Amino acid sequence: MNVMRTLVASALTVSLLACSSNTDDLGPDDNDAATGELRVVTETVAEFSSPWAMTFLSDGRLLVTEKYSGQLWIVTTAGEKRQITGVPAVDDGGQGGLGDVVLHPDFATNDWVYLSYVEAGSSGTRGAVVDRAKLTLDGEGGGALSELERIWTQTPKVSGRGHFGHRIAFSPDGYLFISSGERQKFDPAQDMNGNLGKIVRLHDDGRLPDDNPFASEGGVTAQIWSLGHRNPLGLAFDAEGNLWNTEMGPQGGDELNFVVKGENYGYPEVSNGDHYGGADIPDHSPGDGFKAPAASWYPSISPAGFVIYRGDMFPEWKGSALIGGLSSRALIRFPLQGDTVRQVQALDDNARIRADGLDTRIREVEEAPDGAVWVLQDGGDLLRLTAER
Ligand SMILES: [Ca+2]
Ligand SMILES: [Ca+2]
Repeated sequence: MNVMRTLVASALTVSLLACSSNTDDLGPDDNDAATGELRVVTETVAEFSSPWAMTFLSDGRLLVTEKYSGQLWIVTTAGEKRQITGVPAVDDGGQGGLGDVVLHPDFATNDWVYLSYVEAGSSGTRGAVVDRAKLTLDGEGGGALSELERIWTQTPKVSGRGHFGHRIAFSPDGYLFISSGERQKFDPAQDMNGNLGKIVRLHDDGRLPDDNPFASEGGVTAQIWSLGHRNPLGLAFDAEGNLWNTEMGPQGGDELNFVVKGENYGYPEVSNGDHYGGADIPDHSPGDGFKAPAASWYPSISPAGFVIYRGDMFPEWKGSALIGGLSSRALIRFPLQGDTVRQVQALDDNARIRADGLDTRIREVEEAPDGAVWVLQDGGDLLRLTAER
């Protein structure tokens, strides 16, 4: 039996706290606002076949993408699925198809939604793109996209169907951030002439901000906010406006990163994991010139989508990253503080949230307007988690 080992790249103490199945007793701050013992209650809202992403409307309705069918759904507050028409055709297969969906920060007045998906190129190549479109909703029925515009293109298009990344997030000050995987091609994550293995920052209409770290170099390079990423499947802002990302490492070395303007996160030059098959990649070490992850894991937890919780329904979770785990079959909680993980603990001690329906591959996590936590199982159901005390 494998022993879960938690590697911490920064100077943190590993805290392995006693497990208590339904309660979270992670630290002195955690129980301040809580009253009574927390029980997490799961309700299945809707069923899907290949859900990849979701985002809430302010009224509690929810948009959900499906990777392989390329369908976009709206889930009504009554839990009914209605289809959105006008979605562009996607090149689906492997890890790609229809990807993320987010709303423009001013969606209430401008109707823009942003979609990432995989587009075929020439000679068997492909890459992710981000488009935006106006979403018109039909009461409690479905809806339609119109006025489709190209916002971003993953460059260059290459062969294969893996490591697209293509998670989207708006910063509190209105910039569009997109995570771009290295497409299982390794070295492009360090190549400044392409945007593979990068996190990019754009204006909402795709224009290049002139205060990006490499803006003076022009072209694709001017998009780059940070580099040296492998397959960044999660992108989220904390309450202070800081950007974090989750990232699939190679064999081991999955990462939670505090994303800083212009920093190089090292892949494939350094990683706390190693190549599949065992070939060594030097670990992160002080003075190596690369930004180390806030936390990394060996063996892998396979982090996918995540949120940094802000709600009142689970006061114990405020300021924590709630991360969907694929191979770890878990919803994982790590409390953040500043640019660090406050307490790093092994998955099966205290990090795993215990509730029905969570012992499966988790693709995506969102916080509803009322503070409930919603979870998309990978290839499965949409779950709603609420607190009972
Ligand atoms: Ca989402
Ligand atoms: Ca290594």
